[in-house]
Amino acid sequence: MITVENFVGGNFVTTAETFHDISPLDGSVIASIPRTKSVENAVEAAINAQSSWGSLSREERCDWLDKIADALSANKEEIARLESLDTGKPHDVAFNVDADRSINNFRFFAQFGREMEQETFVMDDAINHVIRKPIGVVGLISPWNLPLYLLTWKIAPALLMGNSVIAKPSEITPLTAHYLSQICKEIGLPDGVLNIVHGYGPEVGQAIVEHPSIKAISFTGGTSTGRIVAATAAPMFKKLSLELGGKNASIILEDADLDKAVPGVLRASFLNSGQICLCGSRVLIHSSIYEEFMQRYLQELESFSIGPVISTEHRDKVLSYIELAKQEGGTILAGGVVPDKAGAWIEPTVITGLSHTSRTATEEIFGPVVTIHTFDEDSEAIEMANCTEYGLAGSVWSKEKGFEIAEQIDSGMVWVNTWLHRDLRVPFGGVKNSGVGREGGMWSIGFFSEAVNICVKED
Ligand code: TXE
Repeated sequence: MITVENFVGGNFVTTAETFHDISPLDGSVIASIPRTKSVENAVEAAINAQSSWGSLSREERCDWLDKIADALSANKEEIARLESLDTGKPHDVAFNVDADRSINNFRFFAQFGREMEQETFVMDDAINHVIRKPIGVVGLISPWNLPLYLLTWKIAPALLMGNSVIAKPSEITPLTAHYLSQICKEIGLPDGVLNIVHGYGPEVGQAIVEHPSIKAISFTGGTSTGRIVAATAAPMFKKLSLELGGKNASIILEDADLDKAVPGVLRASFLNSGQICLCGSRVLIHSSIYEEFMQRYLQELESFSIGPVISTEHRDKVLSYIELAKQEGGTILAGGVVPDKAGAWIEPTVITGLSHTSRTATEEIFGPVVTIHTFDEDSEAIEMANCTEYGLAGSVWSKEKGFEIAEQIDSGMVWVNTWLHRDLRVPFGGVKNSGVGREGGMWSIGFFSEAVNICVKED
């Protein structure tokens, strides 16, 4: 069994009370986790480290990001092994999606930091110099679906901009964050620059959000938790970035190339067992191509393998939505059952016959479940896509009208004839109940720094 420890001030420490990390694959105990309740020691370590870290040149900090990327890259297989063990996701997904992107997050921000130029705004008689100062100590809180991928997406730019970090991974998936702390210790990252604490969200997570010395919070997780985080942080005037839930639509127009749309929409439906906030959990199909699309989609689904969901508790939540779908008049076209084996398994499930305003079709399920809807006019598809309280992402499949339709979708991101095709320079985030703010490229730089304008008058 792995013993997960907190990484505070460069030391590995634990707490008197611990709890278990359970495998979604077979319900076995795979690790013990510290039940941390106070972050005082971590905050002290972060404060002590921040001034010297922030005094390094940006190039020196970029070098550190590359050192972390190099060390992670040299241990990519172990990252994938631990991520797959902790989440149950297939090894190839853990290797090619989670581990790969975790390395790239550090590599990307190292390069981005070197290429950044100072912004100036010239007036007739003065020059405005915009400089970017560290915020200080920042708090990073991340979820269980893409554990290291989403945590490093925050750690890399936070460190780049000279902040020291207190990070809290999900208590359901602590292993790769713990491994990252071991890697950072090995390469000699200065003590206290990165602190990783483990424990329950309402305890140590809440302690981070409410600590007065932690000046910014970047949070990824559920919308309901995001509300709690915002309610705590806002009155303290902390900078806040919220990446929350989604209920995204994959829209297939009548001129779509089905050779691309079928595999693309299937991947958007079920990658990571539907446990990605960007997944397309609603499939909107033009009525003229419904029969052909569905025949091909269900056929390819038969060979699309997925892992279990993150826990039996979450599996039961997903199952409750399948029962709700039946009550709301839905028909289960595929899946809907729990395979006869240990662990939090559930078959990929396809549901038709529901109103697009039903609870099943508008509430986030966050599992391998999609609802299928048809439309005759493009305007109907746009109305259906925009009818939920979420607004994170979506995809449009069309030879001629993709951009035109995408512009009318109320979300932060839309892919046209592709999905999850990521350029880390672009803004990432949602509208409505999918969150507040954007991260990625200059948006991360902006969030993790304080912009200061110095206006110099010329004689
Ligand atoms: O998120 P949670 P989880 C959605 C999806 C999923 C739901 C719950 O609907 O079912 O969120 O997933 C910490 N103060 N998404 O459990 O519970 C918690 O310990 C401070 C979408 O991952 O919100 C964990 O580290 N922190 C999302 C983190 O918040 C608190 C991806 C997220 O936990 C806290 C994952 C508190 N009071 C889930 N309570 C996306 N947009 O990518 C909990 N936490």
